[in-house]
Amino acid sequence: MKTSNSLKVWKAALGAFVVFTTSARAVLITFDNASDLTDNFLIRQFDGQTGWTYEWTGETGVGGSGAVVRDPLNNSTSSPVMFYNGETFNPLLGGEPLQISVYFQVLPGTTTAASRNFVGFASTDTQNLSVDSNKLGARIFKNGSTSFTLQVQSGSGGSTSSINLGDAFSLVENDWYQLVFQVSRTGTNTFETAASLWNYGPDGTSSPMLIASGSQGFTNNVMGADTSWVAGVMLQNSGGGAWALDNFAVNVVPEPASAGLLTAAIGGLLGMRGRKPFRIGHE
Ligand SMILES: [Ca+2]
Repeated sequence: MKTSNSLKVWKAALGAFVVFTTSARAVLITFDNASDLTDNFLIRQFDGQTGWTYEWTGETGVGGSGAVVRDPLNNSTSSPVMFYNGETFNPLLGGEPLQISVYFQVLPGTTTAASRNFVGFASTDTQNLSVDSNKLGARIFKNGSTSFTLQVQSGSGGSTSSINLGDAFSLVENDWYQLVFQVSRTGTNTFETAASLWNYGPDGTSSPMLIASGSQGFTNNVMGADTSWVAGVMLQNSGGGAWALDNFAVNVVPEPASAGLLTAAIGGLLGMRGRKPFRIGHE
């Protein structure tokens, strides 16, 4: 009988561990309703910045579902950032990658005007995706009159590194693109990043076509020291045209607090057997 109970305990502990290691939650904001913007995002203007902001519209979106647009009549290059306010994030050493993505629509005129569009993470202390960049993320960067590159970015202490991934490309007006960024922690202050850009056609529902992709390692002491990153997205346009965005998504890696709770739970189960609890290692 004792053996049977022990087996049950171990099965329960194993079950809890499997759930913990595979049940990363997912954030997906579809902007199908106006409240998707107002309920889930803080729109943060930079110091000294005035002018445009982000607005919800039912006039566009992936499959015509509704989206967020910037003011197409304001040519300011100073772009506010949309920060997701539902929770913060932190990739654990040895854990699965943390992934963030968003869809962008290229509107008429934008292919000769857009400068950069970014998705990624910023330290909670700075919450700044544009200046003194304490961030990790990916962007579409205009590097010519009609030429763009996919970049990953990391900054620390006021310096920013922008690394091109793959060859330059052009954007197709009215098409939807998905920008994807992944980051894994490889040490206290070191990270492996990857990014990809996919074309989904004018309705946003076509089979995805890979435009560019690549990976890059970074050292970032500010992001390394911060265990509660904020997720953000930014549209920027140096004049004319407009960008829309849709389907903001983050795949969540469990945070240390969750791991601690699970350790306690398994410890309790093992305690029933009179054994010393063990720890699930993480740093
Ligand atoms: Ca939508």
